[in-house]
Amino acid sequence: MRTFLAITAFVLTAVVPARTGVYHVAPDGLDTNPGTLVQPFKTITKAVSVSVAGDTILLRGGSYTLTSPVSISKKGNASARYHLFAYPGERPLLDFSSMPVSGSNRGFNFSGHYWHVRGLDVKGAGDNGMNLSGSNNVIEFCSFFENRDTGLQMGGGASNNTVINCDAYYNADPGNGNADGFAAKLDVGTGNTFVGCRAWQNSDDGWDGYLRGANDVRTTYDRCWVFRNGYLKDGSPSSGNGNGFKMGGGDTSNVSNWAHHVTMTRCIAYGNRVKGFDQNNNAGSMVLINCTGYGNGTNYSIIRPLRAADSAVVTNGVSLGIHGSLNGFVRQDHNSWTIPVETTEQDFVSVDAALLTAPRAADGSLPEIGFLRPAQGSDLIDAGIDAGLPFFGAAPDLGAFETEYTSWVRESPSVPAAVTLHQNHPNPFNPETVIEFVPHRSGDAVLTVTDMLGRRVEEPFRGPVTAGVRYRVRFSGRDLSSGVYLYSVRSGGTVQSRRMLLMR
Ligand SMILES: [Ca+2]
Ligand SMILES: [Ca+2]
Ligand SMILES: [Ca+2]
Ligand SMILES: [Ca+2]
Repeated sequence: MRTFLAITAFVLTAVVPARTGVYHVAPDGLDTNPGTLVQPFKTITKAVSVSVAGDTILLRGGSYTLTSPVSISKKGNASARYHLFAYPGERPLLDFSSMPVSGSNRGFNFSGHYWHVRGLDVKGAGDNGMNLSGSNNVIEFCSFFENRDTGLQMGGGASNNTVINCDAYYNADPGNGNADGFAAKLDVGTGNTFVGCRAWQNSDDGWDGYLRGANDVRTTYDRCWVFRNGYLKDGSPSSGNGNGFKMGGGDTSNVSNWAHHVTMTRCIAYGNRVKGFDQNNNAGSMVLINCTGYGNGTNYSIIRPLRAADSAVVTNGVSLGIHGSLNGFVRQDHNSWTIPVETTEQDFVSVDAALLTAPRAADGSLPEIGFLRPAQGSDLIDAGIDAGLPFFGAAPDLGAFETEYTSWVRESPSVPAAVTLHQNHPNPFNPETVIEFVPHRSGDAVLTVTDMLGRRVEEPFRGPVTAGVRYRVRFSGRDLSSGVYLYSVRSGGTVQSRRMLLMR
Protein backbone atom coordinates (compact mmCIF):
# COMPACT_ATOMS: atom_id res chain seq x y z
CA MET A 1 0.00 0.00 0.00
CA ARG A 2 1.35 3.39 -0.91
CA THR A 3 1.19 6.18 1.60
CA PHE A 4 1.35 9.88 0.92
CA LEU A 5 2.20 12.35 3.61
CA ALA A 6 1.79 16.04 3.15
CA ILE A 7 2.93 18.34 5.95
CA THR A 8 1.26 21.66 5.49
CA ALA A 9 2.55 25.12 6.21
CA PHE A 10 0.58 28.17 5.26
CA VAL A 11 -0.39 31.62 6.40
CA LEU A 12 -3.90 32.88 6.81
CA THR A 13 -4.60 36.53 6.41
CA ALA A 14 -7.77 36.33 8.47
CA VAL A 15 -7.64 37.71 11.98
CA VAL A 16 -7.49 34.89 14.51
CA PRO A 17 -10.11 35.56 17.18
CA ALA A 18 -9.24 35.53 20.83
CA ARG A 19 -9.26 32.12 22.45
CA THR A 20 -12.77 31.38 23.61
CA GLY A 21 -14.27 29.28 26.34
CA VAL A 22 -15.44 25.68 26.20
CA TYR A 23 -17.97 24.40 28.72
CA HIS A 24 -19.14 20.85 29.27
CA VAL A 25 -22.55 19.53 30.27
CA ALA A 26 -23.24 15.94 31.30
CA PRO A 27 -26.31 14.07 32.61
CA ASP A 28 -24.47 13.35 35.88
CA GLY A 29 -22.91 16.82 36.17
CA LEU A 30 -23.61 19.53 38.73
CA ASP A 31 -24.40 23.15 38.08
CA THR A 32 -22.09 24.04 40.99
CA ASN A 33 -19.21 22.54 38.97
CA PRO A 34 -16.93 24.75 36.87
CA GLY A 35 -18.14 23.15 33.60
CA THR A 36 -14.86 21.45 32.72
CA LEU A 37 -14.59 18.05 31.06
CA VAL A 38 -14.03 16.30 34.41
CA GLN A 39 -16.40 18.57 36.38
CA PRO A 40 -19.22 19.30 33.95
CA PHE A 41 -22.41 21.28 34.47
CA LYS A 42 -25.73 19.45 34.63
CA THR A 43 -27.88 21.81 32.57
CA ILE A 44 -27.65 23.61 29.27
CA THR A 45 -29.24 26.59 30.97
CA LYS A 46 -26.30 26.90 33.37
CA ALA A 47 -23.76 26.62 30.55
CA VAL A 48 -25.60 29.25 28.52
CA SER A 49 -25.68 31.61 31.50
CA VAL A 50 -21.87 31.71 31.76
CA SER A 51 -21.14 31.73 28.01
CA VAL A 52 -20.24 34.73 25.88
CA ALA A 53 -20.33 35.02 22.09
CA GLY A 54 -17.73 32.74 20.53
CA ASP A 55 -17.93 30.12 23.28
CA THR A 56 -18.66 26.43 22.83
CA ILE A 57 -20.91 24.28 24.99
CA LEU A 58 -20.30 20.53 24.60
CA LEU A 59 -23.05 18.13 25.69
CA ARG A 60 -21.92 14.67 26.69
CA GLY A 61 -23.93 11.74 25.38
CA GLY A 62 -26.73 10.08 27.33
CA SER A 63 -30.24 10.99 28.32
CA TYR A 64 -31.25 14.28 29.94
CA THR A 65 -34.72 14.31 31.49
CA LEU A 66 -36.19 17.80 31.24
CA THR A 67 -39.48 18.99 32.70
CA SER A 68 -39.44 22.60 31.54
CA PRO A 69 -38.42 24.39 28.32
CA VAL A 70 -34.81 25.32 27.60
CA SER A 71 -34.83 29.01 26.69
CA ILE A 72 -31.96 30.44 24.69
CA SER A 73 -32.01 34.16 23.94
CA LYS A 74 -28.36 35.24 23.86
CA LYS A 75 -27.24 36.87 20.66
CA GLY A 76 -23.90 36.30 18.98
CA ASN A 77 -22.79 37.95 15.79
CA ALA A 78 -21.37 36.99 12.40
CA SER A 79 -17.81 36.75 13.66
CA ALA A 80 -18.59 35.21 17.05
CA ARG A 81 -21.25 32.56 17.12
CA TYR A 82 -22.34 30.61 20.13
CA HIS A 83 -21.88 26.85 19.70
CA LEU A 84 -24.05 24.20 21.32
CA PHE A 85 -22.57 20.89 20.18
CA ALA A 86 -22.77 17.25 21.04
CA TYR A 87 -19.44 16.11 22.45
CA PRO A 88 -17.59 14.60 19.47
CA GLY A 89 -18.63 11.01 18.85
CA GLU A 90 -21.46 11.15 21.40
CA ARG A 91 -25.18 11.71 21.09
CA PRO A 92 -27.13 13.55 23.80
CA LEU A 93 -30.89 12.92 24.08
CA LEU A 94 -32.99 15.76 25.50
CA ASP A 95 -36.09 13.97 26.69
CA PHE A 96 -39.08 16.20 27.45
CA SER A 97 -41.58 13.31 27.49
CA SER A 98 -42.73 13.91 31.05
CA MET A 99 -44.09 17.35 30.09
CA PRO A 100 -47.87 17.59 29.71
CA VAL A 101 -49.24 18.72 26.35
CA SER A 102 -49.42 22.52 26.45
CA GLY A 103 -48.66 25.35 24.04
CA SER A 104 -46.10 26.68 26.52
CA ASN A 105 -44.28 23.36 26.89
CA ARG A 106 -41.85 23.61 24.02
CA GLY A 107 -38.54 21.81 24.25
CA PHE A 108 -36.41 24.73 23.10
CA ASN A 109 -37.65 28.33 23.14
CA PHE A 110 -34.97 29.59 20.83
CA SER A 111 -34.89 33.35 20.25
CA GLY A 112 -31.09 33.64 20.11
CA HIS A 113 -29.17 34.82 17.05
CA TYR A 114 -25.97 33.42 15.54
CA TRP A 115 -25.98 30.08 17.30
CA HIS A 116 -24.69 26.86 15.82
CA VAL A 117 -26.45 23.85 17.32
CA ARG A 118 -25.28 20.38 16.35
CA GLY A 119 -25.86 16.75 17.19
CA LEU A 120 -28.82 16.82 19.61
CA ASP A 121 -31.87 14.54 19.77
CA VAL A 122 -35.00 16.34 20.99
CA LYS A 123 -37.88 14.10 22.07
CA GLY A 124 -41.35 14.32 23.49
CA ALA A 125 -41.90 18.02 24.17
CA GLY A 126 -45.45 19.08 25.11
CA ASP A 127 -45.47 21.37 22.07
CA ASN A 128 -42.72 22.07 19.47
CA GLY A 129 -39.46 20.24 19.95
CA MET A 130 -37.82 23.54 19.05
CA ASN A 131 -39.57 26.82 18.45
CA LEU A 132 -37.11 29.02 16.61
CA SER A 133 -37.83 32.76 16.47
CA GLY A 134 -34.19 33.90 16.28
CA SER A 135 -32.20 34.56 13.12
CA ASN A 136 -28.92 33.61 11.48
CA ASN A 137 -28.68 30.32 13.34
CA VAL A 138 -27.41 26.97 12.07
CA ILE A 139 -29.23 23.88 13.33
CA GLU A 140 -27.28 20.83 12.22
CA PHE A 141 -27.52 17.04 12.56
CA CYS A 142 -30.32 17.19 15.13
CA SER A 143 -33.44 15.07 15.32
CA PHE A 144 -36.88 16.04 16.59
CA PHE A 145 -39.22 13.17 17.32
CA GLU A 146 -42.38 12.27 19.21
CA ASN A 147 -43.02 15.89 20.11
CA ARG A 148 -46.68 16.87 20.66
CA ASP A 149 -46.58 19.56 17.98
CA THR A 150 -44.24 20.40 15.06
CA GLY A 151 -40.71 19.07 15.54
CA LEU A 152 -38.81 22.21 14.50
CA GLN A 153 -41.02 25.24 13.93
CA MET A 154 -39.80 28.64 12.77
CA GLY A 155 -41.97 31.70 13.33
CA GLY A 156 -41.98 35.07 15.03
CA GLY A 157 -39.85 36.65 12.32
CA ALA A 158 -37.17 33.93 12.28
CA SER A 159 -34.98 34.65 9.27
CA ASN A 160 -31.80 33.52 7.56
CA ASN A 161 -31.58 30.30 9.52
CA THR A 162 -30.02 27.17 8.03
CA VAL A 163 -31.34 23.76 9.05
CA ILE A 164 -28.96 21.15 7.74
CA ASN A 165 -28.98 17.35 7.99
CA CYS A 166 -31.82 17.22 10.52
CA ASP A 167 -34.60 14.63 10.88
CA ALA A 168 -38.17 15.17 12.14
CA TYR A 169 -40.41 12.15 12.63
CA TYR A 170 -43.28 10.70 14.66
CA ASN A 171 -44.34 14.17 15.81
CA ALA A 172 -48.07 14.12 16.58
CA ASP A 173 -50.44 16.41 18.44
CA PRO A 174 -53.54 14.99 20.12
CA GLY A 175 -55.79 16.28 17.31
CA ASN A 176 -53.26 15.31 14.59
CA GLY A 177 -53.89 18.55 12.64
CA ASN A 178 -50.97 20.68 13.85
CA ALA A 179 -47.80 18.60 14.18
CA ASP A 180 -45.61 18.93 11.10
CA GLY A 181 -42.07 17.66 10.88
CA PHE A 182 -40.56 21.04 10.03
CA ALA A 183 -42.28 24.35 9.47
CA ALA A 184 -41.30 27.83 8.37
CA LYS A 185 -44.83 29.10 8.76
CA LEU A 186 -47.32 31.64 10.11
CA ASP A 187 -45.34 34.81 10.96
CA VAL A 188 -41.96 33.42 9.88
CA GLY A 189 -39.29 35.71 8.41
CA THR A 190 -37.45 35.29 5.14
CA GLY A 191 -34.28 33.62 3.94
CA ASN A 192 -34.53 30.31 5.79
CA THR A 193 -32.97 27.21 4.23
CA PHE A 194 -33.36 23.47 4.73
CA VAL A 195 -30.59 21.24 3.39
CA GLY A 196 -30.31 17.47 3.60
CA CYS A 197 -33.27 17.13 5.99
CA ARG A 198 -35.81 14.31 6.25
CA ALA A 199 -39.38 14.38 7.59
CA TRP A 200 -41.51 11.28 7.97
CA GLN A 201 -44.65 10.01 9.67
CA ASN A 202 -45.67 13.31 11.19
CA SER A 203 -49.37 13.59 11.95
CA ASP A 204 -50.03 16.69 9.85
CA ASP A 205 -47.49 17.62 7.12
CA GLY A 206 -43.82 16.90 6.51
CA TRP A 207 -43.00 20.57 5.89
CA ASP A 208 -45.50 23.39 6.26
CA GLY A 209 -45.08 26.90 4.82
CA TYR A 210 -48.61 28.17 5.51
CA LEU A 211 -48.56 31.91 6.24
CA ARG A 212 -50.60 34.08 8.56
CA GLY A 213 -49.21 37.51 9.43
CA ALA A 214 -46.23 37.33 7.06
CA ASN A 215 -45.96 37.93 3.32
CA ASP A 216 -43.33 37.79 0.60
CA VAL A 217 -41.08 35.47 2.56
CA ARG A 218 -38.65 33.12 0.86
CA THR A 219 -37.72 29.59 1.90
CA THR A 220 -35.23 27.29 0.18
CA TYR A 221 -35.12 23.49 0.25
CA ASP A 222 -32.28 21.41 -1.14
CA ARG A 223 -31.94 17.63 -1.02
CA CYS A 224 -34.78 17.18 1.45
CA TRP A 225 -36.77 13.95 1.65
CA VAL A 226 -40.37 13.93 2.83
CA PHE A 227 -42.25 10.66 3.13
CA ARG A 228 -45.19 8.89 4.77
CA ASN A 229 -46.58 12.02 6.38
CA GLY A 230 -50.22 11.74 7.36
CA TYR A 231 -49.41 8.43 9.01
CA LEU A 232 -48.60 7.89 12.67
CA LYS A 233 -45.69 6.08 14.26
CA ASP A 234 -47.65 2.82 14.23
CA GLY A 235 -48.26 3.21 10.49
CA SER A 236 -51.98 3.96 10.72
CA PRO A 237 -53.41 6.99 8.88
CA SER A 238 -53.60 10.19 10.92
CA SER A 239 -56.53 12.60 10.88
CA GLY A 240 -54.19 15.48 9.92
CA ASN A 241 -53.61 17.00 6.49
CA GLY A 242 -51.02 14.46 5.34
CA ASN A 243 -49.03 16.45 2.78
CA GLY A 244 -45.31 16.24 2.08
CA PHE A 245 -44.09 19.74 1.19
CA LYS A 246 -46.94 22.19 1.88
CA MET A 247 -45.39 25.18 0.16
CA GLY A 248 -47.61 27.98 1.43
CA GLY A 249 -51.17 29.13 1.65
CA GLY A 250 -53.03 31.35 4.05
CA ASP A 251 -56.50 30.71 5.38
CA THR A 252 -58.96 28.73 3.32
CA SER A 253 -58.92 30.59 0.02
CA ASN A 254 -55.93 32.82 0.70
CA VAL A 255 -57.89 35.96 -0.16
CA SER A 256 -54.96 37.99 1.19
CA ASN A 257 -52.70 36.47 -1.47
CA TRP A 258 -50.00 35.58 1.05
CA ALA A 259 -46.93 34.77 -1.01
CA HIS A 260 -44.38 32.24 0.17
CA HIS A 261 -41.63 32.08 -2.44
CA VAL A 262 -40.22 28.58 -2.55
CA THR A 263 -37.15 27.21 -4.29
CA MET A 264 -36.89 23.46 -4.07
CA THR A 265 -34.01 21.49 -5.58
CA ARG A 266 -33.24 17.75 -5.59
CA CYS A 267 -36.05 16.92 -3.17
CA ILE A 268 -38.03 13.67 -2.87
CA ALA A 269 -41.67 13.29 -1.85
CA TYR A 270 -42.72 9.67 -1.41
CA GLY A 271 -45.82 8.03 -0.02
CA ASN A 272 -47.38 11.01 1.69
CA ARG A 273 -51.05 10.33 2.31
CA VAL A 274 -52.45 13.30 0.39
CA LYS A 275 -50.08 15.46 -1.72
CA GLY A 276 -46.34 15.30 -2.29
CA PHE A 277 -45.48 18.78 -3.61
CA ASP A 278 -48.46 20.88 -2.54
CA GLN A 279 -49.19 24.51 -3.42
CA ASN A 280 -51.96 24.77 -0.81
CA ASN A 281 -53.25 28.11 -2.10
CA ASN A 282 -49.80 29.69 -2.05
CA ALA A 283 -49.89 32.90 -4.11
CA GLY A 284 -46.09 33.23 -4.37
CA SER A 285 -43.46 31.84 -6.73
CA MET A 286 -42.60 28.16 -6.65
CA VAL A 287 -39.52 26.88 -8.45
CA LEU A 288 -39.05 23.11 -8.37
CA ILE A 289 -35.88 21.75 -10.01
CA ASN A 290 -34.86 18.11 -10.14
CA CYS A 291 -37.49 16.89 -7.71
CA THR A 292 -38.97 13.38 -7.61
CA GLY A 293 -42.49 12.38 -6.60
CA TYR A 294 -43.65 8.80 -6.13
CA GLY A 295 -46.57 7.13 -4.44
CA ASN A 296 -48.18 10.22 -2.93
CA GLY A 297 -51.95 10.62 -3.01
CA THR A 298 -51.11 13.23 -5.67
CA ASN A 299 -47.44 13.72 -6.56
CA TYR A 300 -47.56 17.37 -7.71
CA SER A 301 -50.35 19.88 -7.11
CA ILE A 302 -50.23 23.53 -8.23
CA ILE A 303 -53.69 24.67 -9.31
CA ARG A 304 -54.66 28.06 -7.94
CA PRO A 305 -53.53 31.21 -9.85
CA LEU A 306 -50.61 33.13 -8.37
CA ARG A 307 -50.14 36.84 -7.88
CA ALA A 308 -49.50 38.52 -11.23
CA ALA A 309 -45.81 39.11 -10.52
CA ASP A 310 -45.12 35.53 -9.45
CA SER A 311 -44.63 32.33 -11.37
CA ALA A 312 -44.37 28.57 -10.97
CA VAL A 313 -41.73 26.46 -12.70
CA VAL A 314 -41.19 22.70 -12.62
CA THR A 315 -38.00 21.57 -14.37
CA ASN A 316 -36.17 18.23 -14.64
CA GLY A 317 -38.82 16.62 -12.46
CA VAL A 318 -39.70 12.96 -12.17
CA SER A 319 -43.00 11.37 -11.37
CA LEU A 320 -43.19 7.62 -10.99
CA GLY A 321 -46.89 7.17 -11.61
CA ILE A 322 -49.33 9.93 -12.59
CA HIS A 323 -47.72 13.31 -12.00
CA GLY A 324 -50.83 15.01 -10.64
CA SER A 325 -52.37 18.43 -11.17
CA LEU A 326 -50.28 21.24 -12.61
CA ASN A 327 -52.29 24.09 -14.05
CA GLY A 328 -51.52 25.54 -17.49
CA PHE A 329 -49.73 28.55 -16.02
CA VAL A 330 -47.06 26.29 -14.49
CA ARG A 331 -44.04 26.36 -16.78
CA GLN A 332 -43.02 22.73 -17.19
CA ASP A 333 -39.73 21.92 -18.84
CA HIS A 334 -37.93 18.60 -19.32
CA ASN A 335 -40.00 16.63 -16.82
CA SER A 336 -40.52 12.88 -17.10
CA TRP A 337 -44.17 13.54 -18.03
CA THR A 338 -43.52 16.39 -20.45
CA ILE A 339 -40.60 15.06 -22.51
CA PRO A 340 -42.02 12.38 -22.22
CA VAL A 341 -39.94 9.43 -21.12
CA GLU A 342 -41.51 6.24 -19.89
CA THR A 343 -40.86 6.09 -16.15
CA THR A 344 -41.13 2.67 -14.53
CA GLU A 345 -39.62 0.91 -11.52
CA GLN A 346 -36.91 -0.42 -13.85
CA ASP A 347 -35.58 3.13 -14.23
CA PHE A 348 -34.28 3.07 -10.67
CA VAL A 349 -31.56 1.26 -8.75
CA SER A 350 -34.20 0.55 -6.09
CA VAL A 351 -37.82 1.35 -5.25
CA ASP A 352 -37.44 0.04 -1.69
CA ALA A 353 -38.64 2.98 0.42
CA ALA A 354 -37.15 1.45 3.58
CA LEU A 355 -33.83 2.89 2.37
CA LEU A 356 -35.10 6.39 3.12
CA THR A 357 -34.57 5.92 6.85
CA ALA A 358 -31.06 4.49 6.51
CA PRO A 359 -28.64 5.92 9.07
CA ARG A 360 -26.88 9.14 8.23
CA ALA A 361 -23.13 9.31 7.65
CA ALA A 362 -20.89 10.13 10.60
CA ASP A 363 -20.85 13.78 9.62
CA GLY A 364 -24.64 13.87 9.48
CA SER A 365 -25.02 13.92 5.72
CA LEU A 366 -27.76 11.91 4.02
CA PRO A 367 -27.11 8.21 3.42
CA GLU A 368 -26.09 7.23 -0.11
CA ILE A 369 -29.06 5.18 -1.27
CA GLY A 370 -30.31 3.67 -4.50
CA PHE A 371 -33.97 4.56 -3.86
CA LEU A 372 -35.29 6.50 -6.87
CA ARG A 373 -31.73 6.89 -8.18
CA PRO A 374 -31.66 6.34 -11.95
CA ALA A 375 -30.27 2.92 -12.86
CA GLN A 376 -27.65 2.48 -15.51
CA GLY A 377 -29.30 2.65 -18.91
CA SER A 378 -32.34 4.56 -17.72
CA ASP A 379 -33.65 7.16 -20.13
CA LEU A 380 -33.88 9.55 -17.17
CA ILE A 381 -30.10 9.92 -17.36
CA ASP A 382 -28.93 13.02 -19.23
CA ALA A 383 -32.55 13.79 -20.20
CA GLY A 384 -32.69 17.13 -18.40
CA ILE A 385 -31.77 20.70 -19.20
CA ASP A 386 -29.11 22.77 -17.47
CA ALA A 387 -30.96 24.52 -14.65
CA GLY A 388 -27.91 25.67 -12.75
CA LEU A 389 -27.14 22.58 -10.68
CA PRO A 390 -23.92 20.57 -11.13
CA PHE A 391 -24.22 17.49 -13.33
CA PHE A 392 -22.24 14.64 -14.85
CA GLY A 393 -22.26 13.65 -18.49
CA ALA A 394 -23.92 15.45 -21.37
CA ALA A 395 -26.82 16.92 -19.39
CA PRO A 396 -28.52 16.78 -15.99
CA ASP A 397 -30.45 13.64 -15.14
CA LEU A 398 -34.13 13.90 -14.28
CA GLY A 399 -35.14 13.73 -10.64
CA ALA A 400 -33.41 14.13 -7.31
CA PHE A 401 -30.16 12.29 -8.00
CA GLU A 402 -27.43 13.09 -10.49
CA THR A 403 -25.54 9.90 -11.21
CA GLU A 404 -22.37 9.33 -13.16
CA TYR A 405 -23.29 7.00 -16.01
CA THR A 406 -21.22 4.01 -14.98
CA SER A 407 -21.55 4.36 -11.24
CA TRP A 408 -24.76 2.75 -10.03
CA VAL A 409 -25.20 -0.71 -11.47
CA ARG A 410 -28.40 -2.49 -10.56
CA GLU A 411 -26.80 -5.95 -10.67
CA SER A 412 -23.89 -5.18 -8.33
CA PRO A 413 -24.84 -2.48 -5.86
CA SER A 414 -21.73 -3.19 -3.74
CA VAL A 415 -19.42 -1.60 -6.33
CA PRO A 416 -18.41 1.76 -4.84
CA ALA A 417 -20.11 4.54 -6.71
CA ALA A 418 -17.75 7.21 -5.57
CA VAL A 419 -14.44 7.93 -3.93
CA THR A 420 -14.52 6.86 -0.27
CA LEU A 421 -13.62 9.56 2.24
CA HIS A 422 -13.03 8.52 5.84
CA GLN A 423 -13.59 10.60 8.95
CA ASN A 424 -10.37 12.33 9.93
CA HIS A 425 -8.55 11.11 13.03
CA PRO A 426 -8.15 12.32 15.62
CA ASN A 427 -11.26 14.47 15.62
CA PRO A 428 -11.50 17.00 17.19
CA PHE A 429 -7.83 17.75 16.56
CA ASN A 430 -5.12 20.17 17.69
CA PRO A 431 -3.30 20.97 15.56
CA GLU A 432 -2.68 17.87 13.41
CA THR A 433 -5.00 15.24 12.01
CA VAL A 434 -4.98 12.55 9.33
CA ILE A 435 -7.41 12.33 6.41
CA GLU A 436 -7.74 9.10 4.43
CA PHE A 437 -9.50 8.42 1.16
CA VAL A 438 -9.80 5.53 -1.29
CA PRO A 439 -10.41 6.35 -4.97
CA HIS A 440 -12.93 4.13 -6.74
CA ARG A 441 -11.09 4.54 -10.00
CA SER A 442 -7.62 5.52 -11.11
CA GLY A 443 -6.97 9.07 -12.27
CA ASP A 444 -6.44 12.31 -10.42
CA ALA A 445 -7.59 13.37 -6.99
CA VAL A 446 -7.72 16.70 -5.17
CA LEU A 447 -8.24 17.12 -1.44
CA THR A 448 -9.30 20.58 -0.29
CA VAL A 449 -10.11 22.10 3.09
CA THR A 450 -12.58 24.97 3.36
CA ASP A 451 -14.03 26.92 6.22
CA MET A 452 -17.76 26.99 6.91
CA LEU A 453 -18.18 29.99 4.66
CA GLY A 454 -16.83 27.96 1.75
CA ARG A 455 -13.48 29.75 1.59
CA ARG A 456 -10.65 27.42 0.66
CA VAL A 457 -7.93 27.38 3.29
CA GLU A 458 -5.68 24.59 2.01
CA GLU A 459 -5.20 21.93 -0.63
CA PRO A 460 -3.36 19.15 1.24
CA PHE A 461 -3.23 16.74 -1.72
CA ARG A 462 -3.35 16.89 -5.49
CA GLY A 463 -2.03 14.21 -7.79
CA PRO A 464 -2.50 10.92 -9.59
CA VAL A 465 -4.16 8.08 -7.67
CA THR A 466 -4.81 4.37 -8.14
CA ALA A 467 -8.22 2.79 -7.61
CA GLY A 468 -8.57 0.88 -4.34
CA VAL A 469 -5.43 2.32 -2.70
CA ARG A 470 -5.89 3.99 0.68
CA TYR A 471 -4.26 7.43 0.66
CA ARG A 472 -3.26 8.98 3.95
CA VAL A 473 -2.78 12.75 4.16
CA ARG A 474 -1.61 14.64 7.22
CA PHE A 475 -3.22 18.04 7.78
CA SER A 476 -2.16 20.75 10.19
CA GLY A 477 -4.46 23.48 11.46
CA ARG A 478 -1.57 25.16 13.27
CA ASP A 479 -2.38 28.56 11.81
CA LEU A 480 -6.15 28.25 11.83
CA SER A 481 -8.63 29.32 14.47
CA SER A 482 -10.88 26.87 16.29
CA GLY A 483 -13.96 25.79 14.46
CA VAL A 484 -15.55 23.44 12.00
CA TYR A 485 -13.85 22.89 8.66
CA LEU A 486 -15.06 20.99 5.64
CA TYR A 487 -12.69 18.68 3.79
CA SER A 488 -13.58 17.37 0.36
CA VAL A 489 -11.98 14.93 -2.03
CA ARG A 490 -12.75 15.06 -5.74
CA SER A 491 -11.84 11.97 -7.73
CA GLY A 492 -13.24 9.98 -10.62
CA GLY A 493 -15.99 12.51 -11.29
CA THR A 494 -17.32 12.31 -7.73
CA VAL A 495 -16.94 14.47 -4.65
CA GLN A 496 -17.21 13.46 -1.01
CA SER A 497 -17.08 15.85 1.93
CA ARG A 498 -16.88 15.58 5.68
CA ARG A 499 -16.47 17.94 8.58
CA MET A 500 -13.75 18.17 11.19
CA LEU A 501 -13.46 20.18 14.36
CA LEU A 502 -10.30 22.06 15.25
CA MET A 503 -10.18 22.87 18.96
CA ARG A 504 -7.20 24.98 19.90
CA1 LIG B 1 -53.19 21.05 9.59
CA1 LIG C 1 -49.53 21.61 8.86
CA1 LIG D 1 -37.63 4.60 -18.64
CA1 LIG E 1 -26.22 13.52 -16.24
